[in-house]
Amino acid sequence: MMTESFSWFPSLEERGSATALIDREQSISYDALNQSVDRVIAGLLNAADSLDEERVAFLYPASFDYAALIIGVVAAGGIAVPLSVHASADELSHCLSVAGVKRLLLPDALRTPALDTVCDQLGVAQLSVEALPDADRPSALPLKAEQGALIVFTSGTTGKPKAVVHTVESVSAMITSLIEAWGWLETDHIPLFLPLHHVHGIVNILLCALWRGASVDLHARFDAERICSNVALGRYSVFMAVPTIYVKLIAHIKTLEHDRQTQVTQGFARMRLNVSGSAACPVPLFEEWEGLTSQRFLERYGMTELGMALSNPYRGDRRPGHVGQPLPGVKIKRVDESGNDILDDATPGELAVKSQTAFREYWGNVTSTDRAFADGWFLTGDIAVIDEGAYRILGRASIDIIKSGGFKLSALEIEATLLEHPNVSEVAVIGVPDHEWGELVACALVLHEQVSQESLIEWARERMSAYKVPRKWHFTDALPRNALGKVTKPSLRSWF
Ligand code: MCA
Ligand code: AMP
Repeated sequence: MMTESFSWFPSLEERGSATALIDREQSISYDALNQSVDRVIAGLLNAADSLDEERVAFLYPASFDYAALIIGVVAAGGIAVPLSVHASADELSHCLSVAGVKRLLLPDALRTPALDTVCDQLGVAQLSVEALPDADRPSALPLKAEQGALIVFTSGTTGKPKAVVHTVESVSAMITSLIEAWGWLETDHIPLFLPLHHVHGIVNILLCALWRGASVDLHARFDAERICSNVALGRYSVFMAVPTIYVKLIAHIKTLEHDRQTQVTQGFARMRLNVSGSAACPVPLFEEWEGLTSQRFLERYGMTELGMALSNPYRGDRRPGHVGQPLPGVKIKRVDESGNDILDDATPGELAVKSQTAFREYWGNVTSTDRAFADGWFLTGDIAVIDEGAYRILGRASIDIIKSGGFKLSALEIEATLLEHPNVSEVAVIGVPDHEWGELVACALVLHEQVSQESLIEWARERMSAYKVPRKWHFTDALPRNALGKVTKPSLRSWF
């Protein structure tokens, strides 16, 4: 049921010549971004009134075109489906088919024979932004609050990644609540080096900054030297990253000679905000960063299905090892394994959330959508306690979810792919703790015919994103199983 119309994005045009995006030597004003957005809207609609929730996928690196697409597709009534530029053809095929995509926008340079085959099989047309037809942009673009706006893929405890549908309302709520809570300013300048197929990079950085009229410095990938050079020049006022990136930055800063080190750490010290999230920030990392830069991380907790749910205060005490309190408009409770509310703060319980920022559904997957909620509360799978008024995440309910470098991975998905190898007869994947990556993907295998670890890695790299490929391998004659024949995964940890 659709309700009254809803507006999406403040006027970009009104911000005029202010800088919206910087891509190395080039920058683009809000006015120019507005024109690009209008071209995308007009070209996609090509005289139609609305895209009516057409899932428009795109495979663009961090670029002016990416920004125009993510704002334009939604404004035209479509659902933006940003895909990973590092995904394998198999992974892209899954995303395109689950979301029922018919048009994929990508630069010519990213077309590959494998992707051509996938698109031919699925009936997906490939075209670049420049190839969109020249058409007039309709004057009115009415949107509804419940209308789909964004699909982001997330791993779960069953099968392959699911397509999380956010609405115009939930994306807008994610953006406006963070602008308010973290005090975004139009004078802010933030670097964006996180992948643009996840909420952290898309919403917390790109869309929050553009909604508020701030400037975003685009980086195709994280490059510690390049980031530190800009930080030393005092370019940025806000910095957001996953813990792995802060570990890498500390390692890089330590390689610099003394004066350079001081310039970089002072560059961080002068910023108004350093945020850590997407994975737990270990207390020693929090303390080391504070020692180096005087910045106390604002650690927050979020999820693809929810946007941000808990946050340490922007003004107030930020406690290491804690993720703060519910953001405005977010209701949180904790439940036990039978779904009963836990009232005692010190008793661990699964976080259950109700929020305006919550997703609408998993596209085309009613069963998973229904299972994800209990009485309207979204069940996160994360276990937490409340410690003197601040939430502390203890871990996850399922051993089959791994967080590595800030990416959420499904052990079952990685196992299913490895089992396709003709020499593999049994496999079990787990995450093992790691100082740099949070967790590393580790796998134990039973082979029915000898094959080298190197050739397995090469084989896996063709089929999955690099961050999913196991980093630790253990070959065995049999996997440990319980009386029911289920692999006893916790016992595998001793092998790694
Ligand atoms: C890459 N490598 C890894 C991993 N990833 N090794 C072990 N574990 C991994 N997870 C290896 C590569 O294979 C390569 O090795 C070498 O590291 C460098 O690869 P590269 O891709 O260049 O790595 P990087 O650029 O250093 O990547 C690290 C990264 C990246 C920048 C931290 O992992 C990243 O962007 N993470 C952020 C993910 C994110 O945004 N998550 C948000 C989702 P070799 O040379 O041998 O091949 S969560 C979310 O959105 C919710 C809502 C939230 O709360 O925020
Ligand atoms: P994703 O589905 O990729 O959005 O990842 C969401 C998951 O990341 C959550 O369910 C948590 O397990 C984890 N996560 C995000 N932020 C934090 C944090 N600050 N501390 C601990 N875990 C976090």
